[in-house]
Amino acid sequence: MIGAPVRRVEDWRFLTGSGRFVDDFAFPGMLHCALVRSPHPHARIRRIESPKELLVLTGRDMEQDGVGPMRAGWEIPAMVEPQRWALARESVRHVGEPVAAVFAETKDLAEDAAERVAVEYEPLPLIDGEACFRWTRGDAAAVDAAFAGAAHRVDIELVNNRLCGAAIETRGMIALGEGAGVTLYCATQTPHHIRSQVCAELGLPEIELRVVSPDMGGGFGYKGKHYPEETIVAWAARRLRRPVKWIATRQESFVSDTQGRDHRTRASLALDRDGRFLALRVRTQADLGAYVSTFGAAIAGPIYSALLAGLYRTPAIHAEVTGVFSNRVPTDAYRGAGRPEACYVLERLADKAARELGIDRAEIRRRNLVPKEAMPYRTPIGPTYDCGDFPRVFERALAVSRYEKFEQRRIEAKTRGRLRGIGLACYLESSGVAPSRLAGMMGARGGFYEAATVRVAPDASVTAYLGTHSHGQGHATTFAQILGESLGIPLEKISIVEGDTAAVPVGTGTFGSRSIAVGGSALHAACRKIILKGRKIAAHLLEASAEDIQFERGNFQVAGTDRAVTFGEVARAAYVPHDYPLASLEPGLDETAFYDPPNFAFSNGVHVCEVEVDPQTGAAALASYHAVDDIGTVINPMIVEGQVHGGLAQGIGQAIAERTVYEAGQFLSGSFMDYALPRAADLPAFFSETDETQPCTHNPLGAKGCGESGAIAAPAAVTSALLDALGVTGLDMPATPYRVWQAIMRK
Ligand code: MCN
Repeated sequence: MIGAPVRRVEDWRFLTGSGRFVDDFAFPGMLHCALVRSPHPHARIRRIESPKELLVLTGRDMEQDGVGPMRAGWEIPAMVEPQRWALARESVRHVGEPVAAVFAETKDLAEDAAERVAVEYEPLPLIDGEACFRWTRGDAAAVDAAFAGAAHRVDIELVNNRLCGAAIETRGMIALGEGAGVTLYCATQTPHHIRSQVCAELGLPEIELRVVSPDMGGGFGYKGKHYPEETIVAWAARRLRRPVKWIATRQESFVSDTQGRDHRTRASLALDRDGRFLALRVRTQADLGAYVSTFGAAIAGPIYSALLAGLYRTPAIHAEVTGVFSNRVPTDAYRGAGRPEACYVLERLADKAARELGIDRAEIRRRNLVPKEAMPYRTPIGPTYDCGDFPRVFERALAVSRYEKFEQRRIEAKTRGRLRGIGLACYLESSGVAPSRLAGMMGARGGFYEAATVRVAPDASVTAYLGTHSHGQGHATTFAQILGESLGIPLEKISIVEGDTAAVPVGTGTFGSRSIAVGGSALHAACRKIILKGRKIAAHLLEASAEDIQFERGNFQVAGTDRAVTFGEVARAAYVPHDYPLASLEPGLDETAFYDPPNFAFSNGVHVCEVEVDPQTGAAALASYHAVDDIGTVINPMIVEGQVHGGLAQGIGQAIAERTVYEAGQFLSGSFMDYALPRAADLPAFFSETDETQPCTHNPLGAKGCGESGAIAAPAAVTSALLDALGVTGLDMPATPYRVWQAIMRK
C-alpha cells in the first residue's frame, strides 16, 4: 500500500457537501460574537462606552476574571515580549486588534451592535523598528577572514514580501461552557497547543478544555497559531453560560490572521576564482508585527537562519537576524515558514554571482552542491543533513526541463515579441518539525513529539488516533496506507481520527511538514506494538512461544510450520479472553506510541521554471515549471503531487501577485480586490517528480515532508526566470506587471 496512488478516501465527503466545518455547527441558546477591532495602528484606549441593552465584554472584564496574557510559543534568548491580552486593556498595537466583544442572538445583530460600541482612542506614534531580538548564528571571524582573501564578492539587497494566508474557510470557533469544563470547536491545525494556551490564560486544568478541530478549509500555517478569539470565545461561554460562536468575515481575516515573511536582507557571498562559494554573510531584518505570535520569533530567527547553507557547501556562514516590531498584524508561519526566505537569499546570490563571474547559472550551482559522499554533512550554520543526493536531483531537474536547449526557446519566443527567461532554484527544507531537543535549544516553550494510538476492534477493523490534523493533506488516506501496510489489513477496515483532544489526549499538530515524518512514524511505532501484542495472543492461541511467532501479510504464524492464525482471529481473541492466562496476558489490542525525531527530515529539490514577459505591458506568464523533489519514501504519489502543486501555486503567488501594502500602519490591500491571489489561469501545467533514492535515515518510514516544498522553491525559481528574461539583477517580489514594466523601462 505504501507507494500506491490511492484515491483520497475523504473526498467523497467533501465532494458531496457532507463535510462538517465549524460554521456548520449550531447549539441551542447559542450567542453570536462580533468583535470591535481597533481602527488605529497604535493608540491608548481612553474609554469604551456602549448602550446598556447591549451585551458587551471588554479587556477590563477579562482582567476582573483574572484572565492571563497570551504568550509566544518560543522564547529566543533576550527576546522582548510585549504584553498581549486577548482583549486589549490599556492600548492597541495594530489595526484589527480586538478591543471589545459583543454578543447577540444572530450574527447580523451582533455585528450591528458592535457598531454601536464607542471607543475613545488616543493615537500614539507608530512603532518602527524597535528590536524584539537579535539572533546570530555561525562563525563571524571565519567569514571575515574568507571575505578578506576572496577573489570575488557579490552583494545583494532584497525584500521578501509580507503575505496573507487566504484559506477558503475563514477562522472560526464555537465554545460551550459545560459545567466546569469547556468545549471549543475551533478550526485549528494544532488543537493541543490551543488547549494548553487557552487553559494557561483562563487558569483551567487542561482536562477541562476539549478542543475539536473538525473539517477545515485550509490552514497554510497561519491557522496553526494561537489567536485572541480562542480565549475570548472560551472565556465568554463560561461567563455567559451560553454557547458562543465567532466566525471571521473575510475582511477581519485580513487584519487579524497572522501574516508571513516580511524580511529585508543584505547578503554577501565570497567566491574564489572558479566560482566556488567561500563564505556567506547574511543580515536580515524581520518584521514581527505588533506582537510576538506563537512561532513568530522562531521562524524569523532560528528556523530561517539554520537553512542558509542550503544545498551548497559554503565553508563559512554567519547570519544575524534582527526581529523588529511594527504596528502591523503579527507575522508567523505561512507555508514554508522561514525556509523560502533562506532559499530566496541563496538563489538570488547564486544568480548574481553567475552573472558577475560570467559562469552559467546551472554551472555555478553544480560546482557548489554538497556531494552525496559528504553525507552526513555538517553545515557551518548548525544542522547536520543525514542524507541526500543533491547533484543527482539537480541533473535530473536540468534534464527534464531541457535546460541545455533553452536558448532555442528564448529565440523562438523573441519572434513572437516575448522575453523568455529560465530560472533555477535549489532548496532545502527542514521538514518533520521538530526534534524537541533542537527546538528546546532554540527556545521552544513546548515539545514537538507526536502521538498515535492504534485501537483494534473485535471485528479487526482498526481506528488510529493521531495528534496531527488534516486540512487538505489527505491524512485519512496516507495514514491508512501506513497502517494497512503495517498490519496487512484492507483500507476499508481502517479509519483515522484527528483533531479532537477528547479522542486524542495529547499531540502536537500539523505544521512544518511534520505529519508524515513525525506522526507517520508514531503510527508506525504503534503498529509495531500491536504486532508485538498480537504475537503474544497468537502464541497463546497456537500454544507456541511468542518468540516463534512471525507476522506476515496479516497472519501470525509459528515459524517453520503452517500453523497460523489471522489478524482477525487474534483481534477477536483479544476481546474474548475466555481462557486467557490473565497473569501474563492482558486482554485488548490497543496501543499508543510517541515519537520524537532525532533530527529534521531534510527534504530537498531543484525546480526549474520558464516565464515569458510581454515587454509592452510587463505581464509575465509562466511557460513551464519542472519540480524534482527528494522527499524520501513516498507514501502516496498522487497526494504528494497535489501537495507540490498547491505549494507551487502559493509560491508563484508570492513571486508574481501577492502584495501587502501598509501605509501609516493602515493595511491598504486588505481585500481580494487589492490582494491578488494567483488564479488557475496564472499557473502552467506543472511537471513534478520525486527521487526516492535517499530515504530519511532516522525515521522508520524513510519519509521526508512534502507539504511546503513548492512554496519554498517557487518564489526563487520564478524570480530567477524573470531576472533572466529581463536581463536585470534587481526586481522585488511580487513581480506585478507594473514592476516588471518599470524594470524594463529602467534598463
Ligand atoms: N506524503 C507522502 N509521502 C511523503 C510525504 C508526504 O505521501 N514522503 C503525504 C502525507 O502522507 C500527507 C501529505 O503528503 O498526506 C503531506 O504530508 P507532510 O509533508 O508530512 O505535511 P503535513 O501533512 O504535515 O502538512 C503540513 C503542510 C504545511 S506545513 C502546510 S502550511 C500546508 C500543507 O501541508 N497547508 C496545506 N499542505 C496543505 N494542503 C492543503 N490542501 N491545505 C493546506 O492548508
